Amino acid sequence: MKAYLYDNLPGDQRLAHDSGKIVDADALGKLGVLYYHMPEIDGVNELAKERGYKNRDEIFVSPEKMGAVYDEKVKTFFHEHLHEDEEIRYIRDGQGYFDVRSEDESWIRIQLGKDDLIILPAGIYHRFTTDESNYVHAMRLFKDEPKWTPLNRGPELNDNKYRKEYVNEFLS
Ligand code: KMT
Ligand code: NI
Repeated sequence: MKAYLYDNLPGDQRLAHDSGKIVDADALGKLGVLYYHMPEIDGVNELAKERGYKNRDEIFVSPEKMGAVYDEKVKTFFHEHLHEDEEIRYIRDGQGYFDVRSEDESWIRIQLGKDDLIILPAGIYHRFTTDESNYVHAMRLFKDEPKWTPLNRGPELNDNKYRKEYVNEFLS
């Protein structure tokens, strides 16, 4: 894992866009973003149990596995959005970037690779992209039914219960 401020320069979303300004795990924690290095599945199982996660699946984001819809999928993942539940992703292979909004609305880019696990709290604005390798294999954990409906950013979400709870807990 490496996190840094996104440079906001034009160019493909899959490029590093590294401004050179590092963001540490402490600063991520203040936004409610938790990071774990999990070389053993036992650690993931324990965390899942603690947080009440019963189910999981695996996703391969790559042109080989997704075919023609790959480009479209990667664009969708990169639209700024939130979810009404936590998003837990455990990278099994390959790598990718999660971008999360900081308190001052900058993008923080979090580079994840094999054995990295991230928890994004409900209500945080974020987006995801593969990198130049165009390959990530990730495990997605969920409590009951997957609640991953992305709600794209817009003024109507200022009144969303989960957004308001997030703002109250982490941005006020
Ligand atoms: C999401 O919700 O943005 C995703 O699940 C991204 C793909 S998982 C690496
Ligand atoms: Ni998401």
